[in-house]
Amino acid sequence: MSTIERAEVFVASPGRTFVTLRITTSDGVTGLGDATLNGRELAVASYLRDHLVPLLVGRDPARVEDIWQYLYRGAYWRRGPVTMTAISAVDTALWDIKGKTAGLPVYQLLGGRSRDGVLAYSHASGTDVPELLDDVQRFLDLGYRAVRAQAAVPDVGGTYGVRKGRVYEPAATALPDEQPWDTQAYLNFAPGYLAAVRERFGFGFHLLHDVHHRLTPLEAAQFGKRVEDCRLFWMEDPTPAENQEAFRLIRQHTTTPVAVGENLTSIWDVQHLITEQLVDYVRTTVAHAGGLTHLRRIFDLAALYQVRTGSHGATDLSPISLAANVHLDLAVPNFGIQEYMGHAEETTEVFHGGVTFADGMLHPAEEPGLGVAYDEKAAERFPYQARYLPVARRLDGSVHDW
Ligand code: GCO
Ligand code: MG
Repeated sequence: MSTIERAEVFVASPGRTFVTLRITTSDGVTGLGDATLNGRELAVASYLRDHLVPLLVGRDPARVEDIWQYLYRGAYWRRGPVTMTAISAVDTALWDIKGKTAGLPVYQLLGGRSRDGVLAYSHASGTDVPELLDDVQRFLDLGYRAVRAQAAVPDVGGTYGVRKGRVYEPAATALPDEQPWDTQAYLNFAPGYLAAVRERFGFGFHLLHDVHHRLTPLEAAQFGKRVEDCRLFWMEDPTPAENQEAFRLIRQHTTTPVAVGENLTSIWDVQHLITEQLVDYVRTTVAHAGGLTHLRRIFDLAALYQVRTGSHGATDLSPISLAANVHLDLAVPNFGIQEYMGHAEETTEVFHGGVTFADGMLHPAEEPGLGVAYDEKAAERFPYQARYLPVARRLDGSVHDW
């Protein structure tokens, strides 16, 4: 019987910080998992190194489900982003090994293709409306059939989702950047630029918008109602998801579809959102919601309620978990859409292979496993650098949801 011989944790910052787990079996097969938790990376690295790696050595890597249960139930302390990201990395690496051992790409082990490719959306943004419109044009020219639109609120610095450099990367400073926020100004401004996008480009592509947890339930309901004519694919994270009753209120007032889940990490965190049909899309990912084993379970629950998938795929999801997500997207019947921003050049110097983009769709590699390789030598050129997500403050100085 093959056993897990070693499990190593790598922390590197090629463009942004990634935590990577590599499991090696006694047969010399390796599997990779993404253990990146934006801004709290070292906590997951320690959880893996100090608490999970010693439990893995000597186990049968083929027992993917059993190892998941052992790590989850065996911890006693359940759920939470640090625990779930660590378990996700182990689970993803074991699926990678299973694929390589079987000689099949992972999506084949998940039931095979349900579709020819995976619909992707990317991020258009602008510091003003003309710049946003140019950026939407750029993504349509690149072949995207779905585009997220965000523009900077006039006179309010640091609006969520607006690109400053080459790529949008919010975790850009060594200590959290403190950015101003004014809900009223946003509510006055955002519906207008979404309408301007539709006016200029029409309805022949999907338009998305991320509210990034910034509104109260009633404000979100008002916003959803005001943008109904734009026929959004979704409004994302309209209000923080700790209070899930809030989504019932939003639902009662608007038919704009709702997407939630990028910072939720288990089936229990999305159970009521799904079973009470309070959301239309569940955005949990392979990287943070327990790996392929657990995310599949969430997606299957969602399918029973006609809730579709729309996994988070920002640049803090490494090419490993993005690839794993795309393998699952390809297989599940209730796939909706996949977020895809493309990684920085430095990132692709360290992670080789993974998904490819063509005609608005993502495709996984056809080689056995997940199809991603980690270049340990290249990673040494990018030592860890602390980077934090911003914090939002209202104009009176009090902390707001970022
Ligand atoms: C998205 C997200 C990101 C997150 C970031 C946090 O929809 O892509 O909201 O922008 O803020 O991934 O780690
Ligand atoms: Mg988001």
